[in-house]
Amino acid sequence: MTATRVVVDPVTRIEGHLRVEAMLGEDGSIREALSSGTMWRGIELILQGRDPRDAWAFAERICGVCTTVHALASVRCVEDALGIQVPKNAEIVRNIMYLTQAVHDHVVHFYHLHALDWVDVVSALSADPAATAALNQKISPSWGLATPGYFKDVAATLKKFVDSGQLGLFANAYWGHPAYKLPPEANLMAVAHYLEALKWQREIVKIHTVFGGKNPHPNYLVGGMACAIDLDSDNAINIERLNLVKRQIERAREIVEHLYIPDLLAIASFYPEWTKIGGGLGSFMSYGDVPQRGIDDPSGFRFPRGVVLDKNLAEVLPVDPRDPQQIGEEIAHSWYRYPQGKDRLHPWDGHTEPAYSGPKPPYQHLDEQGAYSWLKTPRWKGRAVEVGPLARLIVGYAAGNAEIKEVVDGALKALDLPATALFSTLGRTAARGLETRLCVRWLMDEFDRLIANLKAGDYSISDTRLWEPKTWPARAKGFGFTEAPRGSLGHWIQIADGKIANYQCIVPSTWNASPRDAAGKRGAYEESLVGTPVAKPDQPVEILRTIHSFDPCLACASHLYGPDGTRLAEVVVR
Ligand code: NFE
Repeated sequence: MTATRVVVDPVTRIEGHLRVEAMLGEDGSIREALSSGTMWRGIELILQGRDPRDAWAFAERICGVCTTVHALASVRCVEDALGIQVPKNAEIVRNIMYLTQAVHDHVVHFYHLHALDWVDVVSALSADPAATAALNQKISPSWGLATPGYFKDVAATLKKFVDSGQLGLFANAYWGHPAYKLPPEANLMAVAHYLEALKWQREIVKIHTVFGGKNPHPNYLVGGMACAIDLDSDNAINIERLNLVKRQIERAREIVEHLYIPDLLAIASFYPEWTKIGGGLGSFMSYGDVPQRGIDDPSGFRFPRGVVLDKNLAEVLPVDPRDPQQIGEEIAHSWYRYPQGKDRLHPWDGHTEPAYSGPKPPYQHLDEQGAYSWLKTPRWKGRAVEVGPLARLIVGYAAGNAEIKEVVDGALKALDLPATALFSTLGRTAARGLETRLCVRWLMDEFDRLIANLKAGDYSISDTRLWEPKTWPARAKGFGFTEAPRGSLGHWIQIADGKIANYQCIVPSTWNASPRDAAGKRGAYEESLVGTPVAKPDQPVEILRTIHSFDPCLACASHLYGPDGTRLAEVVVR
């Protein structure tokens, strides 16, 4: 028996519905943990029988946070099935869309979803504005807003907000908890930058509106992109629009280099103990992304593809997501049923049939011995692996990627930490920031590539030679992927007679938030919580720190569909 069982439900400042239960031992640290997805949804059911060329528009609505990655994985899986190669401009524009989303998502996660686990908003009220300005100038001399007057104004705004008694989005946090270590000035600085990042995030999405018409959920096209580019035309994306994109990339670089990274390193320096907590599985996977020579050539990806097992940075193992021996989903602890005799299915043959066997809500506890989640349990060669920014950097680091090594080694040096510090909650949070540096750099590279290609006279943006279903084989299957902000995302499609016969997604948060597998091996969230000391069980900020370090999205993670097209749920929209 464990001494105390702590339940966090719902976990807030995430996307979707997640419940965490942690069993504390006599010493107050977590001995056992379970992660439960408490929602289900049915986009894949909606996709059954539809035109594969439309799939991206539906799949993209899986999530409003990773607003573009499901469209990207979707068009790639249809193109893979039909043997379509997209033109170079389309590859570049997709890379720009992808990198824009990564930068946007990571900055928002750091300031608006994760920072309040480390920053005490109420403590900021006692900060000295002049000392705060001095601190900011010290950590980021190039950031123009670091003046005593600016911080005085921010402090006054914050005071008015707190005095009103309506903390709004700052309500119900664990302010004053002894685990908060920042001095008041660092707290005020972080609150000010929270507000700056909030203002900026509505600017960066303009890049999506230029190439994709809107955000969230910009437009894609099987065979390329649905945007005409002509430097000199009034009726296409011209040099004026491209200059707007360039300005947004430059501004994003300022935000990342002069706001996000200095804040990240400053906050991290107050929490060195978190480089030893929350490491979790120690095994990582990345499908890779940001192609430079086409999607079929992973050797040209700027995020490399591979698996690293058991923290062994000396070896990167190859990944083939088409191989049923490699990727499979289990349901031993999920509320689903598989056909007789099946306990693991490759997503091309995925089967999702709900079979809720949990307690009747409201309930006190779930039972980790039985089924306890609406998420399935994906595994690579039967192994639990973590996906996401840390996985991408670990795989890239182990693969000897020079750019990845440069940003990782630079941060470890700045914080005076060994490489083993990466395997931790703070390592995961830092990895997200470090890859954002790369993404914003690559964003400008892709922009320059686009301009160079256009100037060379190549305006082609789509290849529609295989657009008509009559040009397709009677049956085809394809795999599409991306490295979404939260990690490896795969879409698998089967096409029969011009329609979608089967469609399955395994999303990053399913890999990380999955329940135990048939062998009883924990998922990444669960494993990373074990061993964490919890100072006050009624205010478990430590659980939030580690769970938020993964940036959960349970809206993406849980899906339900009927393989034979049976109606599993009906939604009436009035
Ligand atoms: Ni809804 Fe998503 C990302 C995808 S799930 S946020 O990133 O794919 O983890």
